Amino acid sequence: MKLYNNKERCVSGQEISDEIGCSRTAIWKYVEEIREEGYVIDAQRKHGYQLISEPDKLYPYALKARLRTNIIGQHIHYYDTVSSTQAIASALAMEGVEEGTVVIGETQESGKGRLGREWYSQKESGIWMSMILRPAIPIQRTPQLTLLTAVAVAQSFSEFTGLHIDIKWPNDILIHGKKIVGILTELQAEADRVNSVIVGIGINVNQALTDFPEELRVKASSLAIESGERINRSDLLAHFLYTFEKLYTTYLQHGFTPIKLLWESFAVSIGKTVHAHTLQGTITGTALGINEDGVLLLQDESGKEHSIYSADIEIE
Ligand code: BT5
Repeated sequence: MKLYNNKERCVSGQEISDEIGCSRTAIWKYVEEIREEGYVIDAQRKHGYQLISEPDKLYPYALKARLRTNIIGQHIHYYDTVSSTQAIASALAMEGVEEGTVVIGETQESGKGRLGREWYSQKESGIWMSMILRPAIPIQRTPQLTLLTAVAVAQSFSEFTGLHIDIKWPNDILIHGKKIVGILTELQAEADRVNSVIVGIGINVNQALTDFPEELRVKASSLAIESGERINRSDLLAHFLYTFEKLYTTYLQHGFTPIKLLWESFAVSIGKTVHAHTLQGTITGTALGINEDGVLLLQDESGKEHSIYSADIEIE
């Protein structure tokens, strides 16, 4: 941590040992260990240590050095390869871990989308993570958290990259019409009480188009493709978690109204003709917006209003 915060200078072994209270030999051993993980650390006998470069990994200490949150990301479970971060986060939530715990996998072997669909999670080029939340809200309000997450992604990514970000109801984040992020919200509840909400977020960060399977290339993209720049994933994630925490705190204190206004400012479908493909069939109509529960409102040709709780939206 000390090396992260003093990248421009050498930090002496004494300074580090004063701060964390262990011997200089222990520090030297630790430096050797993290060098094996890919950190380049310059060690000069008289002056101490200096961090020259870090590996492209989402290591918890890389993230913690950048975090400006109080709750979200204070506990990080990091894995190289996982089946799905959702499955791990669900198990941790059942064990009672603290709110804000984050699970990160560099690769997911069975990344999940909605309705049993697959989420393609290529090694070290994206951010595949799940957050455990424990909001004191009734079950029917939990879809609002998907929309809140979408706003946090849209806001933080537009600040970070300068790109224009669109939200397509309920969970797609698009840049130039292509999907960059998917959000999957799952619930653990008893009777009408929410125990935990697991918010899974898949972010395409540094992939090239050829990194995606052929069938995804027409509809998926990454931040690097769209911005033309390679992105530091830890910087991006820290900024997202900070933005998320601010919005989540606002939501818990003031309800969904302020989030709804922000959501509408990023929403791409409002006022447009859309086809909502639901499990019961397709409804076509003009998207009027969302209501206070985060439900999409469509008006069909006959003027009848429909409330859409779950669907895939195709914009005409
Ligand atoms: C989603 O589902 O968009 C939710 C995706 C959530 C993924 C995260 S990653 C961390 C956490 N752990 C998990 O196991 N899951 C969560 P849905 O709206 O159903 O979209 C799925 C569809 O998006 C697929 O059927 C593909 O067409 C497409 N797709 C798959 N992988 C993609 C990718 N990497 N980028 C863009 N589109 C993708």
